[in-house]
Amino acid sequence: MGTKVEQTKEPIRVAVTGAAGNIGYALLWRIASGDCFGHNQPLILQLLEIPPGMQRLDGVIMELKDSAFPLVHDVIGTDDPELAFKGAEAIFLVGSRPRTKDMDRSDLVAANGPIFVGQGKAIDAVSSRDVKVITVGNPCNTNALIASANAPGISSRQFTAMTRLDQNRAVGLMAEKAGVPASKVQDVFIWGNHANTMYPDPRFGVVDGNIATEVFENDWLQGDFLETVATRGKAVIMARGASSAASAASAAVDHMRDWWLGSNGRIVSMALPSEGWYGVPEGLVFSFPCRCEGGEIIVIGDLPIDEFAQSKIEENVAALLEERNAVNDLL
Ligand code: NAX
Repeated sequence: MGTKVEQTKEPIRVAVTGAAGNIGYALLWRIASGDCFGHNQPLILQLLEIPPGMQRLDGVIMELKDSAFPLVHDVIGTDDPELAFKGAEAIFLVGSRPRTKDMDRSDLVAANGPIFVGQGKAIDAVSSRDVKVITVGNPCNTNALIASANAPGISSRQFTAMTRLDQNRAVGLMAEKAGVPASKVQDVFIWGNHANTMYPDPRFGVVDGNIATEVFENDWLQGDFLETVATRGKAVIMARGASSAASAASAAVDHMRDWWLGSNGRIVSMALPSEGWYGVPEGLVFSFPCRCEGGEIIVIGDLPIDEFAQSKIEENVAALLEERNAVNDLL
C-alpha cells in the first residue's frame, strides 16, 4: 500500500511541449511526483509533440500510467497546441529543434522562432489568463519573447525563460570548490541571456554563512568559475554524448516550483521581459535577480552594480538585441 495522499484540491492542467524528448523524459516524472506543484496538488498532464514524435509520446504516456502516480488524474497526448494548452495554468515550452553542428546561433533563432509564434497564439486562445509559462527550448530568452508577443491577451509578466540551470551550475561549482553541500550556497544568480555571455554574479552569494567574494579569489570568480558555468552545456555534451537533460529538467522544476510556491526569501534567476530594470531595454527577456512570493515574480531592482557587472549586462543586452532584430517579423 502506498502512502495515502490527501487530495482536497482541484486538479490543475499542466502542459509540456517536446514531451517525448530527453528533457521531457526527466521532467514529467518530477512534475508527476509532486516535486513542482506540491505533494497535495492533483494534476492533469497535457503533452504536446509534433507528428514524428507521437509514437514516442505514446510510449512515454504508457510509462507515466505504469508509474501510477497518485497525483496524476489524467494524461493527454496530442500534436494540437490548442488541445495541449487548453485551460493550462502552467506551461513548460521545452520542444524545439536542437542545434546541429552546421548551425550557428542565428540559424537556431530562425529555425525555432516560428514554433513560438504558433504556440504563443494557441496559449492566447485557450490557456488560463493567469498561466505561468517557462521557456526552456533554445534560444529560450528570445523564444519567450516571441511567444509573449503573440499572446497579447496574457500579461507579458507570465512569460519567462530558464536561466536556473546556469544558476544551479554556479551553485554546484561553488559548493564543490568550498567543500560544502549545495544547500550551503545561496543567492548566486544569473544576469542576461541563456548563452555563453551570461554572467553568474557572485557578489551577493553566501557560502556556508560567509560572503562568496571573501571565500573565493576574484581571479577565480571572473576567470575559471565564469568560464566553466558559461561552457558547462558543451562540456556535458562532450562527456555524455548528449545535451544536459536531467539537470535541465531539475532546473525547470526549481524555476516553476519557486514561482508557484515561493522562493522563501532566496534570490533566484529568472529571465522575464524587462521593465527597464538596470537599464535593460524594455521588453527584452533578460535574466534578473528575483524573489517569488504569492505566485508573483518580484525583480530585485536596486542591487549595486560594479564595473565588471555593468560590462557583462551590456554584453548580454547587445546579444539579445541582435537576437530580437533577427526575429522582428515574428513579434
Ligand atoms: P530533444 O531533441 O530530445 O527533444 C525535443 C522534443 O521536442 C522532440 O521530441 C521533438 O519532437 C519535440 N518538438 C520539436 N518541435 C516541436 C514543436 N513545435 N512542438 C512540440 N514538440 C516539438 O531535446 P531536449 O534535450 O529535450 O532539449 C529540448 C530543448 O531544450 C532544446 O531546444 C535545448 O537546446 C533546450 N535546452 C535548454 C536549456 C536551458 O537551460 N534553457 C538547457 C538544456 C537544453 O539544451
